[in-house]
Amino acid sequence: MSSRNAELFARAQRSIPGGVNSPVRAFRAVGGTPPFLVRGFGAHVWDADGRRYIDYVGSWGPMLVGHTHPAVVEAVQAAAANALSFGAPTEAEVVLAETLRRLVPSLELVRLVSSGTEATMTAIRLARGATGRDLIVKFDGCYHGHADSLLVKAGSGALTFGHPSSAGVPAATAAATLVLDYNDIAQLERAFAERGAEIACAIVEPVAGNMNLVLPQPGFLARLRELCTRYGALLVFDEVMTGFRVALGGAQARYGVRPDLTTLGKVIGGGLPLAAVGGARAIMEKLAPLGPVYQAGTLSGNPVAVAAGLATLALVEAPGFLERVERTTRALVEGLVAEAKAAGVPFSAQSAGSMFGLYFRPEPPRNLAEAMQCDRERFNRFFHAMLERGVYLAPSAYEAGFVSGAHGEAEIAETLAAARAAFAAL
Ligand code: HOZ
Repeated sequence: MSSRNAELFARAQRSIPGGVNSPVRAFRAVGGTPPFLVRGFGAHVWDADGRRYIDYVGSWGPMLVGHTHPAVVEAVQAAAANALSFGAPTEAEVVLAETLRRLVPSLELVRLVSSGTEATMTAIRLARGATGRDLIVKFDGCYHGHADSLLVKAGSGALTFGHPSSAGVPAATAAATLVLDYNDIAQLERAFAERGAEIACAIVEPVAGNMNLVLPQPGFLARLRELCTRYGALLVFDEVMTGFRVALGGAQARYGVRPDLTTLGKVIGGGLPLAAVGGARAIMEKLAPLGPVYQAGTLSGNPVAVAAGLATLALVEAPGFLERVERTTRALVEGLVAEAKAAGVPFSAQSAGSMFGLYFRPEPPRNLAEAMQCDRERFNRFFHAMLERGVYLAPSAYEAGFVSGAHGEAEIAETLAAARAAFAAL
C-alpha cells in the first residue's frame, strides 16, 4: 500500500541529511519510517497518511498546554499581525523577563535567546568568564544541546546513535570537560577535592531527561550545590526540559536547591524558538553590554515567540493546571506498570511532574550505566506496537516522554488499552 509518509521520507533523504532536521526524528534507533506530521490539536497529532496519534512527544517538551491551544494561537496571530521581527527592544520581552523572574526567583536577571543550545552555551561562557577558570563538570548521559564543550558523553540523539562524544569537537575542548556519573556523590566529592580550584561550573539536568528519565537521588543536587559553593564554582541547572514541567518554579523549586545560573527553553516559547539564560545579578552583569562576556542574537526576544511563551505561561500558572497534568502523568505511569505486570513483562516507569520515563528493566535507572541496561529490543517492539495502535512515543529508549494539559482520562484509557495489546504481543 502506498504511503505518503514513506514517499515524503524518501524525498526528504535526497535533500536533508538522514531526511530530518534533528537526528532522533529519523527513527534509526527504532527502525521504520517516521510519520510526517501535518496537524496537531490538543493531545493529538495527525500524519500525512491521515492517521491520528495520541502524542507523548509534545515537540520534545514545549507543548505543555497541548497543540494549537486557542489562546496561544490567538496571541501568536496578534503578534504576527504587528511584526515578525524587529531586532530591537519590545515591551513584551520585558514582560516575559519579569514573568520568568517571578516564577523562578533565582533569575535575578534573564537574557532571552532562541534555543536551548544557545542558552547552555552562553551559561558555560559566562561561568568561565565570571570565574576565570576553564574546566567544566557535566554528567554522563546528560544532554545540554550541541555546543562543543557539552557534546562530551552526551545523551539524547548523541547517545541514541552511539556517538555520545561527537566528532569535530577539538580535543582541547573535550579535555576541559570533566564527566562524572549522575547521582554518584562519592565520585563528585573526589573530583572537587582533586580539581575544585580549576572548575568554572558544574552543569546538570536536575531531572535528567536525555538518557530516558533519571531522577536525582536524595542529597545529590544539594551536595553538588555545597561543593560548588565551597570551591568557588558556579552551579548551572539546565532546566530547558524541566522548567515549568517538574514544578512551576522548575526542578530548583521541587528539590529546594538554588543554582547560580539556569537555562530555560521549550515551554517558555510555547512551541516557537525561544530560550533563556538567567541567574544571580552579579554573574549576569558580566554579559555584554554590561560586562566582558559576549553574547548576541538577531532573533533573540522575537516578538512572535515571546507572545507564544507569555500565552503559554499564563495557562500553565493558572491554579491547579500543573497539579492536574501531574496527576494525569502519574495515572499513565501507574497504568503502564500494571499492564506490564499483568503481561509478565519486566518493566518499570516513573514520572516527575509531567515528564515520564519507561524502562524495560525491573527498576528505574539511577545513572546512564543503568539506563543502558534497559532492553532496547523490547522497547523498539513496544514502540512500534504502540505506534500501530495510535500512540506516538519518543522514537528512542533514551528520551523522556511528555504529557500535556490536553491529555485526559480518555487519552490515558486509550493509551493503556493499546499498551495492554502491545505488552501481550512482545
Ligand atoms: N534532542 C532533543 C530531544 N531531547 C530534540 C530532538 C528533536 O527535536 O528531534
